[in-house]
Amino acid sequence: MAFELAPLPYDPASLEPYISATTMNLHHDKHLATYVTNLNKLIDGTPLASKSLEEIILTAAGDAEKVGVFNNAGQMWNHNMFWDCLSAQGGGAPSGELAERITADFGSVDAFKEQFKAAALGQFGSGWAWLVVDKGKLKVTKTGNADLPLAHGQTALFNLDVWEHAYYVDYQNRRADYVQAVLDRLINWKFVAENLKKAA
Ligand code: MN3
Repeated sequence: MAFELAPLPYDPASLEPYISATTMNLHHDKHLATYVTNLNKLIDGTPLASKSLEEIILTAAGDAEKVGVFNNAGQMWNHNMFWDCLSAQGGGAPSGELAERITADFGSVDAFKEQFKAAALGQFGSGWAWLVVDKGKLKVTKTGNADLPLAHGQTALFNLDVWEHAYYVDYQNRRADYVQAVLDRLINWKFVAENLKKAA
């Protein structure tokens, strides 16, 4: 069965002024839609057509003949997570177990933010910055293009799209300002905490 483009989980204008409705609509209706369309074309009539998105990613990871499948499936997975990582009610500070784990593994929430910012800015070209669980510890990572923690045995808790299409309309070349706005105003700590619970 072909994959479908799920609607954005909120009003595309709700993240303004930090991310505009223009960016959200382009990002969802054009960029993500293209990944979904391409993935469906690539798997149509193949054994992958009956698999889950995660199974497709794990099958295609590291297979030179399935780079296109991996890229489009990875981008679909990454964006499905990304929308929920942002919230108009986001920002502020984490609480409960998530706050304790961040303090234990990074030293403080501010230290986590600094590491995350460095990863997001240090990703050369297109890619993603992540908060993951790796062998029981919280870790900040970055990946290029469509690559994702699932392909590296890690569990994703939070991601940030640092492809230019995610911020160029609103921030031009100022990736640092986009990352700062997300960490201060939009990060959906409630969703991150739910992901941590599921990872346990
Ligand atoms: Mn994107």
